[in-house]
Amino acid sequence: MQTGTRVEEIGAFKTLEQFIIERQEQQEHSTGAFSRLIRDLSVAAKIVNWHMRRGGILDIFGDTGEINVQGEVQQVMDALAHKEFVRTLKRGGECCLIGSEEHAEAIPLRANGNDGGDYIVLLDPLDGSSNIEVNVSVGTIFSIYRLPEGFGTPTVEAALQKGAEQVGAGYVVYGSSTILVYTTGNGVNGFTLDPSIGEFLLSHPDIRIPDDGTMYSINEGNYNSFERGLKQYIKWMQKESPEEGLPLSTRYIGSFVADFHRNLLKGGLYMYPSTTKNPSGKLRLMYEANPMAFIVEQAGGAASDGHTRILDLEPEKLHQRTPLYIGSERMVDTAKQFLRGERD
Ligand code: P6P
Repeated sequence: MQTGTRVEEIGAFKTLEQFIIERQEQQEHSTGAFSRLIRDLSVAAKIVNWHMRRGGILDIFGDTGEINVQGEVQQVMDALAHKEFVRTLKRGGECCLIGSEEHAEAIPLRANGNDGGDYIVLLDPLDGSSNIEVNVSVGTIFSIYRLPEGFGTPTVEAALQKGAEQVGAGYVVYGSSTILVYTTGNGVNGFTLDPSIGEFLLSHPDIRIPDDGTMYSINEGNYNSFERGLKQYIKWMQKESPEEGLPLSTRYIGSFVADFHRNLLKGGLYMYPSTTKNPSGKLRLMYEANPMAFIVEQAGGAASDGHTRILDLEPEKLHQRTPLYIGSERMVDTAKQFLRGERD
């Protein structure tokens, strides 16, 4: 949206609701339930955004003094974001089970085998929340599955489906502007929140990630614990070799959603490999790696654990972690070549 856009020009933008209804009409036998679920998620995102933008004033910074299921100190905003998404999804009635980074167990939203929705939502309510106090962008990530046949009362087993089974995935980046990006398997679209009218407006239609990129994101503080192939890949990217377009630039915000969003628009690669502190990687498969892998593949990119396509990984636990290499396809492929020892 250009600066100085007047209200009537804002009217030229398609709202998220208009977009959802348009796409719903293109889907055969669509009951509208999925459309309402996406709308519910966007409402929760607006509420979280409203809290976020006044964090310092409302004194909602800092931690709750609790340790979450991940063994990490829970931030006040983590708990608040979790509560808002659960409340909104419960009220919306389209979701039957929630898996959240902020809650050890899956949360059933239907009392018995009949009422309640047919969708499962797995989410990281607020990723990177330790950055809020220093005004660095943070984000929400969500993944949507259908409830499989035969689960009257949904349990966590119903949620443990491969990423390739997702019917929807998205994220919200609360940055210099608040942008919701999502896919249902027909491309990737981004919507910028216009706070003056409280609507998400289609600002990034049909996002495609560049095949290659000039930026990589990794915490090089863990360099000594990286496997050999990764060390060689990083040294290759740092080579002084203009004819190969090297060196690349490193950009690491410490907030996955923010790094991912920049790489999605500009090209690049985010890596969180196995480290001494996080031998299985730090990012969670079900509500961070899988949804972002669905999005990046729909935009023409790739996502791997270094050897296997993320969306093909067989989940065993709701909060399991995975090494993650995600972004421009050519950069993911190069990383895999170095990890296989095919390049040095
Ligand atoms: P480190 C935030 O806690 C997060 O899950 C991602 O958003 C971020 O990229 C990563 O962890 C940062 O972890 O170990 O580099 O501080």
